[in-house]
Amino acid sequence: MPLTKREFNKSLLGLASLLATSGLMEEIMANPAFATETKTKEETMPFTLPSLPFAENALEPYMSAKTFSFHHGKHHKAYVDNLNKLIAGTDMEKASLEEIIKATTKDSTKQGIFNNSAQVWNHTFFWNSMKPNGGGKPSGNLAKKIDSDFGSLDKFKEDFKTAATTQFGSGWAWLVSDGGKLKIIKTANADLPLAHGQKALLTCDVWEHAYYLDYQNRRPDFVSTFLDKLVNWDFAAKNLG
Ligand code: MN3
Repeated sequence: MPLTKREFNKSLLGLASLLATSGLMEEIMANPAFATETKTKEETMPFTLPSLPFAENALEPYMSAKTFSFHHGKHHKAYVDNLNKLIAGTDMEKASLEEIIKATTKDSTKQGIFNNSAQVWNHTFFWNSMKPNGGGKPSGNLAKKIDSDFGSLDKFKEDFKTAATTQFGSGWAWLVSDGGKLKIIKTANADLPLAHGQKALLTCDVWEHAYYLDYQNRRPDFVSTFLDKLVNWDFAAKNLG
């Protein structure tokens, strides 16, 4: 039977006083499930688009704010949104990005989830692989390992550039640690070192959308600029540990 407004208010008052005296109200307010009710739909999604580690225009003139507005604001965001849609209502909602990537990498029935989760990871890693006033030389243990595993920093750059420019179609060039030895690898589409038991230290996105607005078809110029002006050696050193 529907309650009149007065009856409804009365029952609410009764409920409120019951909650207040029982301490239940405090418990309800402390419950994260209750707190999420006040958040927007986007905030309750398992994954959110991470902010760039620098301002959109911080890498100009080498990488434009316009490139970031599309690459971060549209491409990276779309991977986040797609991933959230694909895992909604599955047990993956509670998993970390890395767990999702590892669980789906060899499962052809979950290729969409792998592609989108890996691309979320790859792009966040790529932004951190660059910094304003980047480039220059690595130092410390990383510098020693580059010299011992590649011969010299110049030889590393040459090999990295070859990998990045010979990746046919879309993909990524990486500096990785593979069982303690530094290697350069290239991967296609969303593929990444984590799927091959390797530890990523640095990456360069060589999908056309990464450079087309600033460099059009000149991928070699883009990769040289990445290595000479943008690369964040501190980030690579931190990843090497
Ligand atoms: Mn990209």
